Amino acid sequence: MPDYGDLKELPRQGKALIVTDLHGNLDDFNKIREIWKDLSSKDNHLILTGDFIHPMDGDDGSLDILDAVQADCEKYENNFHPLLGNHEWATILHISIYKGGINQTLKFEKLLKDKFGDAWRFKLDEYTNFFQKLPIAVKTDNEVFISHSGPSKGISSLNDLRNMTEKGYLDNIPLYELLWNRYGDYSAKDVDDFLKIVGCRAMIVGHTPVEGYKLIGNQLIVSSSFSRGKKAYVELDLEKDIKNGHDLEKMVKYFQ
Ligand SMILES: [Mn+2]
Repeated sequence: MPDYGDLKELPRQGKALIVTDLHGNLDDFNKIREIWKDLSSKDNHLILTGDFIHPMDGDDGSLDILDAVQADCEKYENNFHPLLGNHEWATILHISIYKGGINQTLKFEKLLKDKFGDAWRFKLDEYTNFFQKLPIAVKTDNEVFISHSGPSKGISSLNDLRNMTEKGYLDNIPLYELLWNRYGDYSAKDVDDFLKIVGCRAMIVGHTPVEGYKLIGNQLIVSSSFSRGKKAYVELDLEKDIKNGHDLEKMVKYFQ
């Protein structure tokens, strides 16, 4: 496990681009990297909130994205932060995950077989090991919490988060909730209770496709690629005080 555990903390310096649910869309990933390049400095960050593999429609760029994500992790160690999503989680556990009646797990394996032939299992292990190194969440010094989904009711301290995957990935209910929960599984009040525990004032998640973004109390749901229409991301100013979800809403941007 990396030394920061499952939680990464960012200082009050620069900006962070927050991008959700690429789902194998290489074009959108390349657009984001261009935007990031323009902002690129030692104080600026790019956070991908998981689910960068498994296409929801169109071409499957999962492996290209994965290779680029791994390379960027080495190159920009301190500024690039891909997080675990439920699709990477399912890959770690070899659990079949379906979307639109298609078994995405088998589709991913076929992609590996087509590209790597007999070595596909070796590559799958390599990718699985990489997924196990991904942090679960980011907390910023100006009190914003960023994760794939959530909140989770099974978390009672920041330490619970830091050590979250020590209990493994299977039958880990707090982790499951942070990766799979959708509005309805939790309320706006649950969001606030969770934020209090983790010492934050607002949170950003992806996971549920929305029309660009949707604000639920102090939780901002963002769809950057796989969405119900518009594609949005957040350009979070890490130096500004964030008091609530509305302050995040002002930092939403759209592609193009
Ligand atoms: Mn998801």
